[in-house]
Amino acid sequence: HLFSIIMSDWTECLKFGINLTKQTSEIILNAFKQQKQVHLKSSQADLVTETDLRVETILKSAIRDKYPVHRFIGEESVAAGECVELTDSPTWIIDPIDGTANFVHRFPFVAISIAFTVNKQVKAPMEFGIVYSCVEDKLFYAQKGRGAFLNGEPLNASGQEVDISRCVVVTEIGAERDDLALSTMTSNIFRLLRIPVHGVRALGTAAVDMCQVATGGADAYYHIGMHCWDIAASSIIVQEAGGVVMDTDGSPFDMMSRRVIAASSTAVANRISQVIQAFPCRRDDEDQCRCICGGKGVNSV
Ligand code: LIP
Repeated sequence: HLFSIIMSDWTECLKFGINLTKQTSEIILNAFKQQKQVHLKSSQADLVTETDLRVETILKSAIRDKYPVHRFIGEESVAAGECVELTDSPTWIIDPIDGTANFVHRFPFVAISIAFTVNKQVKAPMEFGIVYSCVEDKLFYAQKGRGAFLNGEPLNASGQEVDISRCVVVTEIGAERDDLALSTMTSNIFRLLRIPVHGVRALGTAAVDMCQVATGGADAYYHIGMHCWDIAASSIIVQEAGGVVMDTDGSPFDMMSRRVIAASSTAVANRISQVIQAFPCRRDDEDQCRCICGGKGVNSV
């Protein structure tokens, strides 16, 4: 088993993941226009539906059938109390629907996000990442050392090097709704607009937002408060498209830190890091078995 881990380039797993993602997206597309039962998780804006749970279960059981020794970090399994624990084993990091609030409201940016990593690589690039923005039918993927692709076409970050005033910057407000988080996020946007940058955008899914940097359509993306499953797959897609990822404080990217900047160049990433501030968040891997599913209510939308 160890030998196969050392020798493998994981291409077979990537192909399996892409096919599985495409097949499973049918469930999301079929449910997209229907009314959903909405449950709340960590806040009034942190939503989950039966479809999130179903898609995660299907993805995990198909992967487990094919690769019984592989492990998982899945958004909804963690919400139900599972540990965020990265080991040396091959690990699939899954967000079954990134953009659940979009899904609930039929705002057409929802994605399945799947990253794959081995040997506890919290800071290094993933082995591969898949982000399928299924309403748009856009399949982004990248494999370590082999480039990034959108529907089979190679991706390249914008190449913007220094002039932040010519940048389009993507961000997310996120699900945090306490005063400190809100004032930090709104003042970050204020400071960027005052530079002024060309524009600030938010699509409602961290995974798809971050892929815009890989396409060159945006020059930078930053987010505070998201989780590893939101950004693990798109982090390698950005890197393989020639972009960079780092922590918002300028330190190396750490998928568990709940802070990220992705940018077309180190210069742009550093400049964003000088402008924005973070608010405190518990690391995803702190306190490894925490249950954020408080059963706070059920709504229909
Ligand atoms: C969501 C993100 C969204 C972000 C939220 C949340 P979910 O993921 O992708 O962009 O702002 O904080 O993490 O819950 O829809 O998978």
